[in-house]
Amino acid sequence: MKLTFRWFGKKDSIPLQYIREIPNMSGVVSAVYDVPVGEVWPIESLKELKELANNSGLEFEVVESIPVSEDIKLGKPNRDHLIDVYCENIRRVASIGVKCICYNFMPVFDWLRTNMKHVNEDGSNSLSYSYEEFLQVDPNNLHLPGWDESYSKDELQNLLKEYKKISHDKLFQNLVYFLNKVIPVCEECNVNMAIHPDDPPWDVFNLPRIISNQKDLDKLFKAVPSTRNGLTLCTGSFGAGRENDLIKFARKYTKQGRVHFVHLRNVKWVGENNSFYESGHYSNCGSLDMARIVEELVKNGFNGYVRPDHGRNIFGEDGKPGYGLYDRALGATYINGLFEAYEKIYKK
Ligand SMILES: [Mn+2]
Repeated sequence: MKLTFRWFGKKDSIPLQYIREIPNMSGVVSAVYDVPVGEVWPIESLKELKELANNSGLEFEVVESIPVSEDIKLGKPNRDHLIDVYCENIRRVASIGVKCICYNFMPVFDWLRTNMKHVNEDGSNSLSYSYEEFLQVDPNNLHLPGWDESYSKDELQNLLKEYKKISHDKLFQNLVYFLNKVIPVCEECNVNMAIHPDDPPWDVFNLPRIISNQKDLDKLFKAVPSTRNGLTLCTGSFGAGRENDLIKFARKYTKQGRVHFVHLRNVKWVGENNSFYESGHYSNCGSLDMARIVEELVKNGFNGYVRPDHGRNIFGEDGKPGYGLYDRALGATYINGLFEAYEKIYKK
């Protein structure tokens, strides 16, 4: 496996040198953040990102994300143009050495929590989702914590209205339409597409979500068989869905050659109504068996990219929610330990 760390470019408060000092760190996961969705990324921006990473002894082989325009998800008439732009971005990132693109197909909200600073028993804080708090959220007057509010109130209302016409099946067809154009470009450029699961893995505000469970994944891989059409196995996102068996996911989709990128984090389920908070990475801190998940990855020949996903705020840090330095660094060393142990057992 190649251990990586998400880095938000020059605006990130965490210096590349700190990332470099984490044992076994191979590279950063980043993106061009200052170009609107649906536009081409300047090659200069990509070269600069690569150069900054390389100058700190780090690679830049994973992009997270190239966002997919809402009009592609909605299947609007201008989607062909937007998909052409997407393909051009694939060619451009490939030209500077990127091998894996993480993306998602969630309508409007690409993640959702109800509290950015849930206080944990040990005094640290982390992101959480409470069913009861979510019931209080009014989609017509939305002020979600941590959500970038990139839409005006009217824009958001119009968008939510447009999605009323989009069933799960229609959204899925639009994803397949997108991939049928994008995957041949990936084959040409030797790049893998790694879809990120729905976070959390269920519908929110009546918006359809289609990458939430095993059934969804099987349907996706059957519809677009090329293994360039793969997965970001985000344990925390899938793992908030209590019926999702992550150990089985790791085994099954690694065997199929679909797992190109792994986000490793743990969640602690609370109560009976799908509430959860993001816990420390160690298995006993949350509800997922991280060791068994990693064991299945290694045992079945996983050879892709891994990053510690969201961390808590610890040691007095007040980091970007989920993306502080300290707990992700602790997560990285824990991940190293699991992989080292299982690779010694299984890797011939
Ligand atoms: Mn993730």
